[in-house]
Amino acid sequence: MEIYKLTNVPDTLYYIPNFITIEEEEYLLSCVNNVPRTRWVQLRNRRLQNWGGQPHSKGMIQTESLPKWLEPFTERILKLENQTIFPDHIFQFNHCLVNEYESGQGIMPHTDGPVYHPIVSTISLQSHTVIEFYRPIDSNNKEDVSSFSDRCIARVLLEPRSLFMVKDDMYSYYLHGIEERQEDTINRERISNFDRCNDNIKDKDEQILLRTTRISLTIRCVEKISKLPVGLLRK
Ligand SMILES: O=C(O)CCC(=O)C(=O)O
Repeated sequence: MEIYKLTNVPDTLYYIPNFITIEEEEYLLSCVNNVPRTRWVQLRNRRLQNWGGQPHSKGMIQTESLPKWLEPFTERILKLENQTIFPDHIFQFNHCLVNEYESGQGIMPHTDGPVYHPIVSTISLQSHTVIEFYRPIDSNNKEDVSSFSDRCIARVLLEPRSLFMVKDDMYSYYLHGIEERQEDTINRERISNFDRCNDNIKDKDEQILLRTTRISLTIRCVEKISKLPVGLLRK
């Protein structure tokens, strides 16, 4: 895993390009898109599917196991990282958020909070995006009125089929978000993982990438779970 660790940002981000193949990407897209319409929740700036249960501040009521189609990928992530990141055998993924962003959509800066085990793994499908990390506002300093763009400390290009992992301070202390943009300027100064990307990125000093529809699978573990009595489980 050390070879995938970004060394020019606070701890810890891992970026793995081509984590899945084009065929696997097509398979995952077909699984995500072939669910009943009621599975999607429409928000103002994206839509989402929630798998595993609904996390809340005290944990999660587990309503279902993760879908079978996700298993080969969660196993691959676990195998990758039983080396260093995960406290191995006790660790099981039990939650997956599928986000779909149209071009021009994004997600407000936030932290994922204590409800999850503090490691997030995200597989990107179809379109790239750029995820940004921000230092939080200094609450002891009333003069700190800086904007998010002033506080941006890292920008990571998430290519389609990549795996991105976030832990430590980048999980707990810094906020992350995706700006609502239709295009991204890509160059070595702006993009923290520029040298870790595919050749079509690295080979050009600068380019503008147009966003299309992106689907992300954010795979996590909610540590405190309760199970619904069998009679109340969704059929
Ligand atoms: O779509 C992504 O890559 C980020 C999703 C995210 O930040 C979240 O679900 O909390």
